[in-house]
Amino acid sequence: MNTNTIEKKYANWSDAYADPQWLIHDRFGLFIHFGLYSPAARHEWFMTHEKIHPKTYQKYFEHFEPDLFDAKEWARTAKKAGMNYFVITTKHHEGFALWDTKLSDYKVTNTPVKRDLLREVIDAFREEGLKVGLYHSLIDWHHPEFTIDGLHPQRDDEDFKLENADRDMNKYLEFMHGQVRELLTDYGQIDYMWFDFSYPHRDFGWSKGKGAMDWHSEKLEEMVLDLQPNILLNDRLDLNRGVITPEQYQPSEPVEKDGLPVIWEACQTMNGTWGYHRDNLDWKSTDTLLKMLIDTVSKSGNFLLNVGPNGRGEFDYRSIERLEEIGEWMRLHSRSIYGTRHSKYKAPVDCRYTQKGNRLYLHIHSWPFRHIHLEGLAGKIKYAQLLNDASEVYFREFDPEEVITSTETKIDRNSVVIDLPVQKPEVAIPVIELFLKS
Ligand code: FHN
Repeated sequence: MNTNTIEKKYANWSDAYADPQWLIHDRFGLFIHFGLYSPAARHEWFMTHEKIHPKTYQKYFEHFEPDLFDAKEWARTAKKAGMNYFVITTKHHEGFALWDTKLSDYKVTNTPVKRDLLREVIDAFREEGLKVGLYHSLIDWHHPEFTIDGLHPQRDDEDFKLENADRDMNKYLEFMHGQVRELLTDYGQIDYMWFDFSYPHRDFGWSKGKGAMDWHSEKLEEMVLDLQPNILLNDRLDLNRGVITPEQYQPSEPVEKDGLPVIWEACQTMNGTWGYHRDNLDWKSTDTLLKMLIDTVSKSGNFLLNVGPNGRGEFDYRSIERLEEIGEWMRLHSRSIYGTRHSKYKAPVDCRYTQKGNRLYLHIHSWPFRHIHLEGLAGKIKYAQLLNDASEVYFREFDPEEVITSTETKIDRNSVVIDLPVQKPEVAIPVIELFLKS
């Protein structure tokens, strides 16, 4: 068990957990969903959506041959996008292992690709300097001892349920914990464990959802921390601790509990599905994705943005396009993201603040005409510049002697008015860097 006890600074953080500062600093990560659902190309839940029998699903195993897979290319793309860590699916609900597990034949090294792709990914991303995160599904729709419940693909197959009525969940847990042990033993330092997911609140009538008791989560967590004392954990073991992981929505303010900040990370897709989905056209624009990143960090959260590589092992061109555009913005503006958090100052309309020490970053989501009023900052700003080109930006404060001649609304005594150029800078989201007086 980790003996580093950090002062109780976070509401959802166990004393047994390691110092989360790297995650809080890094802010921006890549989520990767890659498995047999990738060549199926129609959402990673298609096995259960279409109630596919494992024997039928076997064809995806037999044809899994991502011949264009290049972990180094993935890692370079993530690095250039400004991402500091990644989380990849080692096993999703389908039960397929992306590594050379000794506990099952249902693994990548037995498919036509014949390689331990997880090892290649971890090596490549580590080489690029990204922290290593592993996603691992507690749920397993392939394993013969995983008890059938209301989410299982064979939930409505009465014959199948009858034939499998004597499934022993303890045998599945020995397998599941054993695979986690492999992952945390054989692949070097793992920085972040992203379990997925618990659903004890679900009641399907004939069956119940699964939570901490079903997973033996306390025992699993203890093993994880023993094997990797510096690892961080998410909150999906149903233990009411770990990084809070809101999914596909943005909290409205910094997340707190019992008066303490909560460590949280929003996970988001680019088009609504996690696994590759050929026909899904709901792609968010780069501007939208950047605004989500900025909004998240303005509330002291992390942003884990997902890519679902296709069956050839490549990022979709639409993912690459967005990651490259995000990377260009991050090239100029990352210091308004990395190591920043929410500000006590109230941001103007259509703007977000992030702050690091005495540098306050004003992210302007809609470029206004000529002026922005910064509430509560009178007397506090030393200097201001546009971050993209470090060009000075003028600002004014209330002057009782000044006769307001322009049509501009009066300046509030507590505010500062920023005078903006009429033309928006040629960047997706302009940022003004405000140097506050110490
Ligand atoms: O069921 C999964 C889903 O497929 C995806 O992996 C997301 C990612 O956070 N987690 C679960 C849904 O909450």
